[in-house]
Amino acid sequence: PKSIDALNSFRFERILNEDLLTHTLIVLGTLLASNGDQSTIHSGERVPAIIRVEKTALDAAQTSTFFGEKDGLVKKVEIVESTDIYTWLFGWLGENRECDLKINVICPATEVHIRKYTKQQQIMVRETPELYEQIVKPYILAFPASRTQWVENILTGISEQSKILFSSPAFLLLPDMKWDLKTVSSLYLLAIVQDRAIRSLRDLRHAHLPLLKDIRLEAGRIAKERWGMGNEYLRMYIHYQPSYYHFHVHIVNVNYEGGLLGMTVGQAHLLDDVISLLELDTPTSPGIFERLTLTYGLGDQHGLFKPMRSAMSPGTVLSGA
Ligand code: M7G
Repeated sequence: PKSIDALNSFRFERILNEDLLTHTLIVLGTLLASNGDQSTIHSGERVPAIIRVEKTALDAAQTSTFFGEKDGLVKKVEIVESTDIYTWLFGWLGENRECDLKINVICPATEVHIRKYTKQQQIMVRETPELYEQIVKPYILAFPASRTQWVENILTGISEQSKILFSSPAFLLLPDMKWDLKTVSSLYLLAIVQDRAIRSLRDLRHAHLPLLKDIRLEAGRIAKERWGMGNEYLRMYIHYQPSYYHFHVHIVNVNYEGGLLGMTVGQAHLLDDVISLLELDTPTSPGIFERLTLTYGLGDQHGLFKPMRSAMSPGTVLSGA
């Protein structure tokens, strides 16, 4: 089939696969054979056809024309949510069509945001408990409270209240800003704890086991009630390093995966594994996350990149020593 007329003879049978991350749909059906197709096939005969359709990549040269008073490509937007400096919306490239874009705006963006979203070269670093104390902990504590204002707004009832799925004195469950709130195959929720003292994975102790197990339980219960997705359909994980040092757990449809979502080895730690590790501790023993060396990739724009790289003298970095 070399023309739109030939493709228009397509009779749909079924969807073979879809990939939300690459915006691809693969369908099976039949096409009408035409003269010039294989000699064994008669013109006008229906033959099986697999068609893969992928939305083409956004053209970087065009981004400057997305928005503009006169000729902006985006013709209409509808707001999903707005909180602190973050706003997310749906966008349309014309009238009377399906939504084309999901738009996230950070305004005013800080230097840390600009660096986070800049393409980066990574190196692997080994964060020993000593390097954590010397470099990482002071780095975390130096963040201004404004960095997690959006979290405070949620926890104190200022924003996203209509979206909250579960609330207890210990934590809240709500949709992640990455989720469009309707596509179950890309389900993405967030559990945010009230305890401001837990800044990251490093601060987790045996005493937090009831909290972590509760998050696991309630996330599974809520997702099952609302979307028929019990625990076995959910991948729950914790980032180290996270972008925001207020403890939270990512809860994602197990079939929705990809590096872009922050599931890289080294960065994402399964909640189940974290619980299992903490269960090896006793209430009085030193915490396992105080003693572990954590290895992860760090981008060259990350605030920890330079201090971590220079702190690791040759021989201590992934040398196997
Ligand atoms: P992270 O592991 O600290 O960093 O996760 P990452 O962004 O590098 O993954 C923070 C999570 O919070 C991410 O999944 C964000 O999409 C999500 N998130 C960030 N903000 C600012 C908001 C927000 O304002 N509302 C909601 N619902 N989720 C957010």
